[in-house]
Amino acid sequence: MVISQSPITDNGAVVVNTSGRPNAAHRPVPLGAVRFTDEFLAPRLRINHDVTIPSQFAHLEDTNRLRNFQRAAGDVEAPFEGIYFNDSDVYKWMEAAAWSLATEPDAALQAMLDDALQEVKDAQDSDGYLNTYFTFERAAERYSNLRDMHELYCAGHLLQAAVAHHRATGSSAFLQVAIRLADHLWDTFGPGKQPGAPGHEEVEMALVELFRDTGDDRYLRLADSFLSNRGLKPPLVGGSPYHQDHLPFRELNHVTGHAVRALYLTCGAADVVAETGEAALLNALEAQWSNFHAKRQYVTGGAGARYEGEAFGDDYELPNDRAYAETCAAIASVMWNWRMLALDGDARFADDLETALYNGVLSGLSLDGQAYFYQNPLADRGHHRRQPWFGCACCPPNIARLLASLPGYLASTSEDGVWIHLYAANESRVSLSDGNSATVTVQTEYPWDGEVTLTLAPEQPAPFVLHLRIPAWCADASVRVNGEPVEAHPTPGDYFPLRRTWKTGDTVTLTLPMPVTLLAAHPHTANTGRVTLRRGPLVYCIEAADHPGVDVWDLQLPASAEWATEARPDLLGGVTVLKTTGILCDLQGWDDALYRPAHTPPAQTRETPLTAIPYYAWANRDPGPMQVWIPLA
Ligand code: FUB
Ligand code: ZN
Repeated sequence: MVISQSPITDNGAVVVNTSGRPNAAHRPVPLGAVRFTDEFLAPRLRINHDVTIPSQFAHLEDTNRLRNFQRAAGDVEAPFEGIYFNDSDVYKWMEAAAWSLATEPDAALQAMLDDALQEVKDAQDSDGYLNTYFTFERAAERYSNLRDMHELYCAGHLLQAAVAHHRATGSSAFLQVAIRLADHLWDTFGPGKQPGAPGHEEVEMALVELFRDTGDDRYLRLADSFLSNRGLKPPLVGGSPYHQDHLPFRELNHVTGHAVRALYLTCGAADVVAETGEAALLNALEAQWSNFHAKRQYVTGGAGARYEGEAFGDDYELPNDRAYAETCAAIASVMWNWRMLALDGDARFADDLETALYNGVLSGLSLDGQAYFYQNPLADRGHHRRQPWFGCACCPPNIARLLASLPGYLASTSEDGVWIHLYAANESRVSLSDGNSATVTVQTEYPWDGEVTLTLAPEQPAPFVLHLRIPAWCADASVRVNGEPVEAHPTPGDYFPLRRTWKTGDTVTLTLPMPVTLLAAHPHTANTGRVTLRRGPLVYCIEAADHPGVDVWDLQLPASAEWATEARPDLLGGVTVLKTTGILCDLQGWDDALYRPAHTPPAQTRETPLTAIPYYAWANRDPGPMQVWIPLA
């Protein structure tokens, strides 16, 4: 019942073929109209504009990613440096900078972005082509290897950055570069031209966004054709599951192959559905989402089990210490779930979005905002540490662009009212369908505490529906309006509609009790006999730093453990820890044995204090073992 676009726009979606769907019923609240109000917003949803974004710019300069553009423009004589898709890191950073400027004007950052834009513009060929790897000695190889060489992937990131820049700054300087490149793509791959599909998806969703920004439906048609050119016989891009090219997308009923590619592809498909309403595409998306949700997703929202091919494994193949769970893949999951949520307003997508965001994505960034995980394992012996940058640096600027755009994910509006998707302290100015606007102020310490107070201030008394998301993990939510309990009982995993004429000063208090929940995993995973801890949207883990003298891999949990929660503003940037008494197993007798008869009497055990921290915060102290799935005693 709702149709939307990416979260960060103030333009309505343009629906080409509504197929009976309502037109542009569901719109994200524009980024500039949402302001986080808690300086200490934990856990770290608020990007550190002063640290993360400028420090990444320094890496772009130091690694000559920006110099590659100067070279392509003929301004410096130097060899191309780095990986052939390094342009994409520059574009992702530019997208992050643009979204950041939308909420936090900053002259120094503006200057950095202006410089980068000038370099990008100067590097564009007169015919619109732009990729710094395929210049000079490699110009003849353009578009000759779409499967491997990421030209369309880089183009997609340019388009997304340009749309972000346009929406955030109002300037069309970058958009003009994008339009020239997209027109070049149309001239090359449009109807009757070279049949094409990208080996690494990304350009599909970018083209739909460009269509939304410009109204030029060639871009939407090109996105659809790239999507439809997968799984052809003979294949265009290798024909492998790795490339999602073994079957037509509309026949694919599971997520497979390279995880980031697979999930960027679903984003593109969801964007096309949002514009065309095509049922076959939507059915394929639903099937793939169900497979991902129920069989191929980590409890942290991480995606992609295998190092080999950075790929999804089979159903239930979800190893803990060898989890790949690339930060980019969790980001892609957030992006896909957002698009699915926008299609029909179904809260199950918001649940998965929130899980991936608070756990699988945030673990990718260090507490100081300058180091990153590429892989996000769920168990470790203390060797896996975040790095300041990578040779293949897809993850750092990806997390920057997601977090910089995050205010756009908090709420949206529809023809009947306002939808609150994520709970964080913020102030939003929302446009109502009658042309009036309202300010919604949210006060909360979520995710540490489930009390959320919303204060409304419409320009004038306004009848609309306030849709509050009730997370699936919350069995016992309750709502009060102006202090009076609302009788209806909110359903977990649904939106709770509050319909009335709102006036300035009205308050809504949502209470989301957050007990500690022990989760078990499907018996076909590697986690039989283990549990993990969840409180609110956060998945917890146990880490060496809280257990001096104890190897946390030797800890077990009594199923009947009593839990205490403790707010620790002094710890890990401010967290709530979970405490109980665990069981420490003595490994005596195992020293020289890898296997032994199962009936060997159990090792000695003793009770010991056990402290769990949010998973996203691990590996920010002295290295040591960590695990998410804890054996039951
Ligand atoms: O190939 C471009 C990016 O680099 C992918 O999305 C990541 O998985 C990494 O391989
Ligand atoms: Zn990555």
